[in-house]
Amino acid sequence: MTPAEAKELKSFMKGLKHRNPHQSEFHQAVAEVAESVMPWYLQHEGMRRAQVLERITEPDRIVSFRVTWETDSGEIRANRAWRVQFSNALGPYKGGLRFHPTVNESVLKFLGFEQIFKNSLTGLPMGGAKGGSNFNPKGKSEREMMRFCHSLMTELHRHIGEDVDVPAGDIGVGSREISFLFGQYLRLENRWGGVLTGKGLAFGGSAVRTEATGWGCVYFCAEMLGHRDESLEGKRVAVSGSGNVALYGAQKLMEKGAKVLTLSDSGGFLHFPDGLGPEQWKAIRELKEERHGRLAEFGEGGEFHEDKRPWAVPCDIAMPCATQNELDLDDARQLVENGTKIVCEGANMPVTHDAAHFLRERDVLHAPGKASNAGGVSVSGLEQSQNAMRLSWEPDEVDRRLRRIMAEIHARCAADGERPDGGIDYVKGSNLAGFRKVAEALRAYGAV
Ligand code: NDP
Ligand code: 2IT
Repeated sequence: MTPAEAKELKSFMKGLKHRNPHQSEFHQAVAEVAESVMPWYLQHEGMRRAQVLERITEPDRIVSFRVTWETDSGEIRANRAWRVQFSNALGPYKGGLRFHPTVNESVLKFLGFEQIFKNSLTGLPMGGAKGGSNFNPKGKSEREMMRFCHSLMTELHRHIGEDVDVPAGDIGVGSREISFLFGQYLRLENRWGGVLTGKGLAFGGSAVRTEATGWGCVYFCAEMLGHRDESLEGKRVAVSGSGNVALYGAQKLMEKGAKVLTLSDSGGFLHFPDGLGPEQWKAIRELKEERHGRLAEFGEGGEFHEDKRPWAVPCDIAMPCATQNELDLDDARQLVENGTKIVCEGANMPVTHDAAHFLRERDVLHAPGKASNAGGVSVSGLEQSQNAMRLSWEPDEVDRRLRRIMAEIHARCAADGERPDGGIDYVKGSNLAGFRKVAEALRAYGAV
């Protein structure tokens, strides 16, 4: 970056922080994009004069509301919920809902902001949004989950629609929660519409949506390796998380002949020195997806390391699939020391800003989530298409389209992130390719 570009970046970030105080996750997500696009932005005087960067970092609107619900023992509880409708420049707002005690406006703004460029990269007509609540699903009964979801939709329904805003799942929101939300939407609106994605297969859901984020991430990783004439066969992979993304990522890695060394949850990580086996995978899926249990309870092999993250385990590839900022500078140093060559993000922004800089300096290939985890929202986009056409595609058809979309995203990153030595800067490539389309749309729309 030239001194003039660095100066512009500093002054832009100063203004952003001033306008959005105490929102560190949002600042981090914006800084990453702004660093990548600043040289291009400054070369395009029209973009700068139209203040495209300032406009893109200001959400279209944020809806904030109270969700009141009743516990099984008859107590009344209230949580806070939001929908951040960030940008509909490229299509109806689209993005997940997260239920986790760490959810706040900063977290949802970072996620909604990233979603704009992720959705742009997919090539499908989708804008960017995110929503959720600081509600903690841990320890809640199924009836409590139902009452909470019904109550949340009682407010949310007036802000969404299949051509307006189409939420889906994220942390703490899986197919059970989407079903509760969708049921309440139908009751309130008295009309069927594909207003949520990740629905059950019996009521408008798409084949492969459950698997799409994890599988897509592995397809992306295979593309990265393919570019270097390598494959996943025999590669040692450290995976974090044991939720939707981690589970189906691990499944596809095993299918491709890679060795899955670890899985984790908020209590610690499980280490499988000889690689996770298919029977162990099934048992963990059942433990986490059906029983909502803890990895510490897993009794079918693997060594459990309480309160530890998996990044000290020597691996060729690290695939963080749990949550934001779960891989910091110390972890990155450890990975580099152990010879890791690729960090491929299944989660959104799992790598801290300084860790990302360190990985780039040390020539570790780093795929940011907005490229590598875009498989989930891509199949959500395909679910919207199927709903609009009133038909459903076979699993093979959806999987074929998913593979093609991930290969196209890789090609877009390669085109915009090419380095002089022939390698690919995936962070720069994904940010620039994603941003340019949205910026051009905003320019074309005039003063909106
Ligand atoms: P799930 O709720 O299914 O699983 C989340 C996993 O991450 C669990 O293992 C959970 O552990 C762990 N985790 C969550 N928060 C923390 C934390 N603060 N510290 C340590 N571990 C944590 O969520 P998903 O798999 O759907 O989402 C995982 C990541 O992938 C998120 O960043 C999400 O935004 C991203 N993503 C998800 C997509 C999707 O389609 N679902 C699409 C694209 C990205 P525990 O069980 O102990 O809570
Ligand atoms: O972060 C993400 O891309 C998601 N949680 C999925 C969003 C979606 O609309 O499928």
